[in-house]
Amino acid sequence: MKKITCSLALLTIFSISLSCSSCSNDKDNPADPGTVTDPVETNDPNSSYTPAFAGQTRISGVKTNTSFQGVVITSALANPWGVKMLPDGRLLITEKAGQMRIVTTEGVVSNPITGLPAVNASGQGGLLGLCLDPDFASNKMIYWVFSESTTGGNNTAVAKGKLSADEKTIEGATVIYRAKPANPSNLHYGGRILFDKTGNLVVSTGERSVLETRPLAQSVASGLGKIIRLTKEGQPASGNPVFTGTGALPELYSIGHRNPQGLAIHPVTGEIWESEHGPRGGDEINRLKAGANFGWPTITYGIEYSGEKVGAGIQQQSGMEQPVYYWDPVVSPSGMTFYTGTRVPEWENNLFIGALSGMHIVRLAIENNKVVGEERLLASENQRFRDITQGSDGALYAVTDQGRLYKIDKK
Ligand SMILES: [Ca+2]
Repeated sequence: MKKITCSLALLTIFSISLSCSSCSNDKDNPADPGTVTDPVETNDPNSSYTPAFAGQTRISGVKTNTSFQGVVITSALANPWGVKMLPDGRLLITEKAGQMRIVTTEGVVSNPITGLPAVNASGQGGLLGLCLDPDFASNKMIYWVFSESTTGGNNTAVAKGKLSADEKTIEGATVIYRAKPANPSNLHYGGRILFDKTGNLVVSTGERSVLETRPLAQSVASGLGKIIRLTKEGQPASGNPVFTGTGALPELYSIGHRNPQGLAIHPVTGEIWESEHGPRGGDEINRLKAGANFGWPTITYGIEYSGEKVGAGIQQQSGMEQPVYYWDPVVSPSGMTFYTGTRVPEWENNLFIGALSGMHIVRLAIENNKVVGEERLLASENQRFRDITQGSDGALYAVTDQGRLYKIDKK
């Protein structure tokens, strides 16, 4: 009897030390992501393309076991596009038609903040993504992306300005960057912006959709279909990769993007992850690398809206990056954020992405830079989720094209 007790005790000690060693040396592999289910996508794909590696699409589903809820804070917004939390816990929100507003977590919506340059809100254009200066608490500087009418068409443009002391206006608004060339198309502006770990701005630009500009995603002499890295003054950031080719632009960070509407920094690795819209199929999540080519339109897991193949109809090519994950059919991934809160343990370091046509929030569990589980959150809300951010309170906040702001947190 005594011997059995002793063995059990030893076993217990052994299993404790095993579980500790398996988690303590791997901060990228957080807690149990939840209950494994069938893949969440049950519709047929548009193409018969083969993934480059197991788990690149239609990964197993995973269900959050912790009870959580999405609460509507307000429904009074008009096509909100970007949301970020201010240091005091209120939310700064852009609306597509050109307004910027401050919203409290009680749902009080401010009047539009004046002083922003005009946007061209036709098509997919408008006032798009935004970010706060790392020193916002002292300098009140805000940076945003918008579509700008100019000679020859429209640009994806970046501007900055200072929020006035009374919070009613943006002072000294200045356009600091334009992705050229301009084109009359009012589609595929990209439009997210964030500060990287070096204090420089990272901006996503689209290839403007039309067949005339689509190939420019592969041109190092064009700002279209790119990830751009800039100083706060809009100049090419130091340390940018050097692309070879005639007229290579010094502001480029990566090339070969279609319509990237999501950017987020991985909380453990510090790397920048990106989402972009494919055509029919071929929505992507990418892990950005300086100097890399992400393939559009040469390689893609999508097909044309007409049903034809895109270009030569290839999905993999040497010298071009594979997406970490892709969807076919599309979910239309837009703004995204990594979860570093603690109230829902399964979500630690997971990626949350607003899905437009998918009408849900995508949750991707990630281990060692691979997707290991997918969940669809708030699907019963029937909302086109445009952007999502984590507040300083550890909750997630998401905005929808229908005008809602949600708080998503443990019940
Ligand atoms: Ca790609």
